[in-house]
Amino acid sequence: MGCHVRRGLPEIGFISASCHPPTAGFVYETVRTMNKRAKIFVAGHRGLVGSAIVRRLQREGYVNLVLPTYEELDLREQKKVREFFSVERPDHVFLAAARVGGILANSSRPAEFIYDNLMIQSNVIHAAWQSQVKRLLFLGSSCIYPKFAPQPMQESHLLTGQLEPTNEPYAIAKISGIILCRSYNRQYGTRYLSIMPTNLYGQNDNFSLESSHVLPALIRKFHEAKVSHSPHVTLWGSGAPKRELLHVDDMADASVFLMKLDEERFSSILSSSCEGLLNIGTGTEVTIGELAELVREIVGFKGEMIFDSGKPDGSPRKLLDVSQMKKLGWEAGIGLREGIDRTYRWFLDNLQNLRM
Ligand code: GFB
Repeated sequence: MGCHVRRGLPEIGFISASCHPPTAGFVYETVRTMNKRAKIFVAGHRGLVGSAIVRRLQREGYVNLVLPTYEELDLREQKKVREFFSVERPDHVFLAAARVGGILANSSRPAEFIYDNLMIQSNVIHAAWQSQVKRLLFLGSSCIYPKFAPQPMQESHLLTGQLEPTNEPYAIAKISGIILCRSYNRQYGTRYLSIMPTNLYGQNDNFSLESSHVLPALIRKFHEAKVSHSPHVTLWGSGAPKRELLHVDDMADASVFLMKLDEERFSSILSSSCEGLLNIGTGTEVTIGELAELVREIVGFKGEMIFDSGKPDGSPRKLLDVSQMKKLGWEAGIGLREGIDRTYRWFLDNLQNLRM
């Protein structure tokens, strides 16, 4: 059976701008588990995570995906978002749309990182409540935890210390999103989870040398150095910081797993001490130096690596405690070598159409 993907918005002229939110204490429909005909809105479906979630849903036979493009629906526009929800009335929302980027983009464009994310998530979360969405997953990032949080970082470490300065505006926006979800759950009885992935990578990543995260930057730098026979590659910082990396297909797997959870287990996450907040990761970490060595080997670059100490290191470590997800029965399945290998092959197959 084909998948009927709806991409556009219907004629705006038919949309009633008035939307009456359910009153406090409104009891949502009892069947909230996602079924194959449920109407599903994947916000950010062209991005790294959103596109992986769409691939995953399509593979599993979900046939009613609503996927407006950025040109059709700018999620920073409150009125447009409200109209979209009042017309489409999705059952389930994966909120994967965000302004994202690596360490340099975060430090050089702080206003965009806080403003865009605050607007997108506030508009979507509020409109989801107004149109009685059954379940929503809000995607954040492990940078919400304090710079010097005990390692591995547990959900309970939220708001217990100073943030890493290079991404504070982004982290503050994402923390606000978590508190928004919790507040709507508490006051209105909504069913919103906040899921915090560690550093993600994979197919459809951003390979820009200025704004990308470390892994796509390493793949591109080593590949270009190999084909141009360059004697060395320059990497940023000291190489000493540690990072945990999760393949985006594992992230999509975790997201769909959570959205499909039976009511009892879904409710147990909302009522637990972490109040709907969950870490998603592998539970293992490598230094940037080790990561670079692995990418160099997979790409087949024989030259030297130079670390530019003029560039920031960022957080020294940010390893997630993933025991809550393990208790629910989910674990990452794609090892780092296999994930990088797949990503490099995808990079080679898509050289002409890369985001960079
Ligand atoms: O992935 P990344 O940009 O972001 O950098 P963060 C991770 C580490 O890799 C830093 C080093 O220590 C970088 O200095 N690195 C080495 C490089 N060479 C490179 C390179 O060529 N490019 C890049 N980009 N890094 C981001 C946050 O932090 O992580 C976001 O800014 C978000 O808010 C995201 O949380 C997941 O891991 O430091």
